[in-house]
Amino acid sequence: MKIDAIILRELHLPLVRPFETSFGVTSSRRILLAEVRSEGLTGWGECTAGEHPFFSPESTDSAWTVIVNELGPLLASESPEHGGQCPRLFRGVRGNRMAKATLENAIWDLEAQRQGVSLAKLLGGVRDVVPCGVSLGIQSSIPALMETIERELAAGYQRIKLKCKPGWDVEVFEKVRSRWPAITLSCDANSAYRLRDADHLTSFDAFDLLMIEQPLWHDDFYFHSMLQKRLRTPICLDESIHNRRDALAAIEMESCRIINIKLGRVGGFSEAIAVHNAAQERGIPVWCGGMLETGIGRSHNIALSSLENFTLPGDVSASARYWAEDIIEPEVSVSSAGEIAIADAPGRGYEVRTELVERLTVRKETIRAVELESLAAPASSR
Ligand code: OSB
Ligand code: MG
Repeated sequence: MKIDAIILRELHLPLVRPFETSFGVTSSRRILLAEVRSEGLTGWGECTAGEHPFFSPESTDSAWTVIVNELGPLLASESPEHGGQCPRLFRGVRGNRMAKATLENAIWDLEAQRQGVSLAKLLGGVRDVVPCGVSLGIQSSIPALMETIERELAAGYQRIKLKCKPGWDVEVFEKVRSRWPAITLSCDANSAYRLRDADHLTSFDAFDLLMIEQPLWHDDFYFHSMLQKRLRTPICLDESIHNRRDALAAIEMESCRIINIKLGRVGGFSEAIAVHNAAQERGIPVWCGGMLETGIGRSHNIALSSLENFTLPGDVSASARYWAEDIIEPEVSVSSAGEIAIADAPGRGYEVRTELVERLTVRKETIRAVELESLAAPASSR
């Protein structure tokens, strides 16, 4: 497919309520969207980088720069037949996986439309509904958290994940467990603990958690494997897993028993499928993480979650939990059984509300092909 243009935008969108993790509070998102136009069709991609490089080294601004200066011109100069060719095309650029995923996912989105199949089918998905959980930020008080949990359970969500950190952990788990002894409960520390907390972390075993997500350093495997030996509760890795090789190392070292797959963190659909397959072959279940996405990233997460080994409820929940008005139509909704139905329509299954996108756009840049040969030529011949 010939790439006619790549339009990169930044949108500003306030969250309906602030989201607090061990690394900070997010009240409003700066969302990057890529719109890839080819032969009369438009594929969309959403960048999952945060406003600050706190979750990963990437940020909205770093991704903008890398897409505009490096990845966008590379892609616009090629005519990829499908998204699986992007990793090779981008391989000269190290890291910057969220920036890469923004463009690669737009190509898959485009390809599904071109073939007239759903994105889920194109990826190899087998499910028609996705089990959903919620990720609950650190709250102002325990009563406030209890009220939130009550609301989410009443809405049907199958699993409650509590963000935690030193000072917001065992006391909270105790209160939640004494009120709801049997719900599926997990926690996510976003790397808030150190080895000196190992005894404290083993006390989490008392609460029958489905998993403890990323308790230690964001770039660690070895100490997670030491900790896992001491824990009955499975560790789930999020931040540490950037590709299939990381997944293999983590599984081999027994650093985790569950893997969270995020499209942006692993660089796009190709690598997400590779991580999924590697985990499946080794009996390690996976689930799809969220990064406070708008409907575009959310629709891609839903399609990914249709793959066979996504057996645990993901952090893919309804649009209304994040946005007063989402930029897709229909909005993502979750049934009273805590499931999202996967549409069988061609493409991502949700229309982009382009007028709303235009209204929310605060910066925009159109990227076209560059003459790579002239860039590569020796100075004397330019
Ligand atoms: O660690 O899973 C995480 C949000 C931002 C950064 C990191 C994480 C999260 C979430 C939110 O847990 C999941 C969501 O509801 O999108
Ligand atoms: Mg996480």
